[in-house]
Amino acid sequence: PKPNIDPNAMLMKSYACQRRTPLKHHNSFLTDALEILAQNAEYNDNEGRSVAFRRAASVLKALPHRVKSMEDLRSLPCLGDHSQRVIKEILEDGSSREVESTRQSEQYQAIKALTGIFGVGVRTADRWFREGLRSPDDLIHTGQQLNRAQQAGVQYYDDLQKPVTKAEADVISDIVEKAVHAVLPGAEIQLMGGFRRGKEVGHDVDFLITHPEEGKEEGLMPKITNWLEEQGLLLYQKTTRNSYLEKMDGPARAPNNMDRFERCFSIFKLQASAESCTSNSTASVQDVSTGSETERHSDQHSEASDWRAVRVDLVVSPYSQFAFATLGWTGSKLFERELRRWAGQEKHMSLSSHALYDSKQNLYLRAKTEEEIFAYLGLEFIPPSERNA
Ligand code: 8DG
Ligand code: MN
Ligand code: MN
Repeated sequence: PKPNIDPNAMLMKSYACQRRTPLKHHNSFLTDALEILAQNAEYNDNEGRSVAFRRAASVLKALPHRVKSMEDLRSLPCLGDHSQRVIKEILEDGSSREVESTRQSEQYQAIKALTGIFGVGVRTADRWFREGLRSPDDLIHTGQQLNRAQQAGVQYYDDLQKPVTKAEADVISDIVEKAVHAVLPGAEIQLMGGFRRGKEVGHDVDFLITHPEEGKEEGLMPKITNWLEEQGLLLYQKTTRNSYLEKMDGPARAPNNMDRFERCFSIFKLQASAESCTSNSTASVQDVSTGSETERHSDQHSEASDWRAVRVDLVVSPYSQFAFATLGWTGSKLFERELRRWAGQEKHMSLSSHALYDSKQNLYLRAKTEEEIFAYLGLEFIPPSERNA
């Protein structure tokens, strides 16, 4: 007689970085719901609760089939009582009351709308919400004090709401490559974030830049942004200098996903190509029906314009940290978080986008590739397209 083996328990590992999570999966009807609760917990400054819902959703993304009954969830990790209750209700009734009332709630909708503005985080959005503001339009009408990033966020709001396509990301890749090579021949440029994981659309385009000769990359960002600015390709940029020092940022520093690379948060002015021009005009026909929307953002460039605004993140890494930076900027955010948790809790190591520190041996582990980092961590290598946790 066969022993009673539970296939779920055998196959589903409990850290997301131990599993393969493809982009397309079978349980969006459940994961979308759990992620609304995760988002809402984040808006309410409850990080623990938020991560719990995200981990639960992520387990369902890794399942090779659609969940049909609670039996299918037997012995899966990371599914707490609350998540199970929500799933049960959706399986039985088609929707969860808690999820639907969250989705409809004034606070959830307002914080979602306000944090949708570039430059606005949850804290600011929450303060504005408590002052009675509900939407980007309210900001303009009440004459809120906005910083430079937020001003750009409001100015280009409509464009930045539209997803960036892979085709647009490829056009921007060419531009970034041209800019970087004009100011530093031999530099290497890599597409990061969601597009590296195989997404077809994103909220921005992320790039990592380095040079094989260590030191050549120092002070590179201002040269790149100057070149782009001279070509009239930048609508907004804010560059932050590299502030990483191994001695100070190593094991002693509190774990945090913000890294210290030289970086630039920017908004590109992307000229429409002949093709995307056609699809643009289709989009603007639809936009006309929401006439007031167009009116309210009158400082927005006209619908008929031949360009659009696109968010672009540029990061410069020294060559010796490139593998860590690549791993750190590929995402997904939950995958990154789980990697760091695995390193700390299971391996007594501390992982950042700069380095891997081994607390048992008291030393930094050097790596040239992502594969080596997974190996140090005792993890099977997961390719970018399966890091969609
Ligand atoms: P999307 O743009 O398509 O919506 O998705 P994404 O590409 O996965 O998200 P993202 O917000 O652009 O972030 C891309 C990756 O970069 C993600 O894994 C998280 C990581 N990342 C930041 N900020 C920082 C940071 O300050 N330090 C480090 N190490 N990583 C960061 O977004
Ligand atoms: Mn991105
Ligand atoms: Mn980004």
